[in-house]
Amino acid sequence: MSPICAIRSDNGTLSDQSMTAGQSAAWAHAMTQNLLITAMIALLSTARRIRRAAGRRVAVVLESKTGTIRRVRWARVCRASMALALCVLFAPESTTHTNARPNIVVILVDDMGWSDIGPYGGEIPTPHLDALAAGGVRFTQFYVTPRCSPSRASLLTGLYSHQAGMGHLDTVIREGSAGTTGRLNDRSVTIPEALREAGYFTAMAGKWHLGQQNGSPPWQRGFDRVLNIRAGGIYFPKQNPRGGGALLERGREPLYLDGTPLARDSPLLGPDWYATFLWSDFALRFVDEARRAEKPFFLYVPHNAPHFPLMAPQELIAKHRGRYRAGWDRLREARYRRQIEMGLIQARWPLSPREAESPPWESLSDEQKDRFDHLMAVYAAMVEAIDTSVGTLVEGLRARGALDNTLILFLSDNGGNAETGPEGRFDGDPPGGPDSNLYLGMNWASLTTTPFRRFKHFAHEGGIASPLIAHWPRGIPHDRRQTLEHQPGHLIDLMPTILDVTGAVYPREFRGRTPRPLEGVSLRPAWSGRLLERARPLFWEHEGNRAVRSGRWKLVSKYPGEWELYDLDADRVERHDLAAQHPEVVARLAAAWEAWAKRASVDRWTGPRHTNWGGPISP
Ligand SMILES: [Ca+2]
Repeated sequence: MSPICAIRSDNGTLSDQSMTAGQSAAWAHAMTQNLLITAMIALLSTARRIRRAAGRRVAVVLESKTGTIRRVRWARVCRASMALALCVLFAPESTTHTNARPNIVVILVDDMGWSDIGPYGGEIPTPHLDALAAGGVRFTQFYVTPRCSPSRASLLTGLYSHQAGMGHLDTVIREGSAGTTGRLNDRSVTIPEALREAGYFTAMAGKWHLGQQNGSPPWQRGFDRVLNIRAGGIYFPKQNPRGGGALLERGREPLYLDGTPLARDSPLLGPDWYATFLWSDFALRFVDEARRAEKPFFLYVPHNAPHFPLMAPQELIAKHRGRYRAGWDRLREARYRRQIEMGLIQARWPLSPREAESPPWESLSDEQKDRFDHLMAVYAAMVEAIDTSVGTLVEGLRARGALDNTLILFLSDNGGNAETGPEGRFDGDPPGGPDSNLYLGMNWASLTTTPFRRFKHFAHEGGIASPLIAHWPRGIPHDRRQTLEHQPGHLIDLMPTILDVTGAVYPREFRGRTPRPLEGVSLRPAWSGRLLERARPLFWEHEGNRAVRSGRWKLVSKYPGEWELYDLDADRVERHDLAAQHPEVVARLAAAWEAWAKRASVDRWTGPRHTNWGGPISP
């Protein structure tokens, strides 16, 4: 039976609650410290009395197992005992925990650009993410893949997405291919599969998009508890997006609770839910189950926001109306200035120019400005809702006494989304409501990726740069909090990081097969101010768009174009192509990319070329 203790809640009241194993360990630690203090006082007092009585000649006789007798002075015994006691007394609490392995929470958002949230220079209010950044480390050069499914595959397996079978979306299957299978293959192991073996409780709430319809649903890939949607697109219980097509169909799919379809009006979900809030509500229910099971937990919260169709509660949208009449030109400049002031970027990197297909804001009519203001207000409301949902989760962890030893990682799955072109889409009434069909479009997407070039689909920085906030009060040193980490990181690093901090192991055999070896490195040294042990370049491929990064050099191309070479130390915004000046670097990195593509099951792209906003170009 668990011991009972008094727990102080956030509002200062005391309540009696059963303790979890972790709390029991903390309680035992405190009791041990109290006993040691009492024992030290008694020991010091005794030693003083003995020394007063017999001077320095007092000694004790110790007999070993071999019968050897040693005489040891009392003073030496006292000093040794006190040293031992002090070690235990002031040791970090975690060293005496029997159950001190950290909980892990991965919060992934969908199609959000690098600069939207406050900690990366955005003007959208995100107080909860600001607080996570203030208490944690922000990575300024963290990379994802250019697309939803590949990023989720890479994140969960520690492999490049093609190696896990997910070189493209889960609706794209290539006959005979090992890299484009529309599902997670059986040569990949997911983080929850590895952690479950180590005694973790594993749960997810959100968007899967890894081939549920092709035989790889989340409840068969390591999660004990799951509330999920198959592939995104659902925000409200009843959606009827105007001209929706496939979007309309997706919005009418059920949710799934541990694999059982759940009608969108099920009482289990409560009335009038909004998906962004629903995920955190269920995540906390799963946390409570983990605590009842007295297990540490791995929680994966993959939001479908702020991916199209852009939808948010109307009262939230109203808060942001009018703020975006400043226009994309001024707002991009403002984000860029803040990023320099915050140290996120270097002042010598220029802001990437406005896209050739995008008009200057001031050339728009009042009516056009109002339309674009409304469109961006819906997107901003979705980002603010994500922040509110993060706050619910963080405060829920704090109230349960779990925040201190939980590693929280917050990131986006790809860069800003420019699909549908410069104007975006603005159909249905009210805009952002369940009957509307809104896409942000490229004019505004260029604000979300400030200061970089290109978008989702592409391997230029705008498509693959993501925020990464790491927050872990017990694990990140005090002097590293609210700091920026400039070493590059990638999704392939999350599995090694999580194995590192939990002590779980990557299996040698899984489901009768040998898993592919992990590709990344643990990021843990980076939040202690040490160098990462990365020995290999980082690689990308999606729809024929390619990139390789090795140190300061990045080789990148937009299909079917030639390689471009950039020195990211001098030019992270990829303005000055140095391929002609450094043909030897181009040749070396191109050869590395070819070798990687071969070993990583990357298929040659045979599909269409794409516009600058990622739309397919008909042959
Ligand atoms: Ca995405």
